[in-house]
Amino acid sequence: MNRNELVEALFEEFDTNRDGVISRGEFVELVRCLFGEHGVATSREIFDEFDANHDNVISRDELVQLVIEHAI
Ligand SMILES: [Ca+2]
Ligand SMILES: [Ca+2]
Repeated sequence: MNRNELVEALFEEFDTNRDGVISRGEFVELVRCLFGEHGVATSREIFDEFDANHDNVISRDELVQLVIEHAI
């Protein structure tokens, strides 16, 4: 699975309202899956780090960066 396929799979799983972006609420579930309960405590910081354009949602491009930096 390449990165784009992985990001698509993550959106498929965690963009529960299908609006094409990951909200903070959806992001918590994504972090719980990727990093476990330990990650949930820092999910706000991770969100702020990767919400590059500060529009308060995580787009596909931003999620790609998270996948790259965390070598998922
Ligand atoms: Ca969404
Ligand atoms: Ca954003």
